[in-house]
Amino acid sequence: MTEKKLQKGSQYEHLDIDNNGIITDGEMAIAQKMEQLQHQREMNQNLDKMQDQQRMMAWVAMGSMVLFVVAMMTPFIDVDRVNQLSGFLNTFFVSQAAVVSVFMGATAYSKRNNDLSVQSK
Ligand SMILES: [Ca+2]
Repeated sequence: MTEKKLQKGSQYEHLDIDNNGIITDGEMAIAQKMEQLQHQREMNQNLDKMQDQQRMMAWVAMGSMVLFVVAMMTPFIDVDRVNQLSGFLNTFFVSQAAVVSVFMGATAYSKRNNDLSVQSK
């Protein structure tokens, strides 16, 4: 069986880590492992960004509830308007509270799952 060669300027030349002109099975395995780790790192970064985003949304939801309550207690907003908007305000508070509680529930759930998966190893 003839020895295989890479074409000139091949995109796989960098796989020859020790630069001896031979790409061994080991070097290919290392390259594959590096690729997997890189992919894993990117997935973790995306997950991290998503969690930051969700945390921010929960804070905004909680902050807006507090802000609305405080705003309604000030003399700038008259009681008539609050009465007129009571339907909207009910829905608003329930949905904002739902965002916060789902965030907390999901955080606790995923934390519990992570703890269990660590224990089982
Ligand atoms: Ca080599």
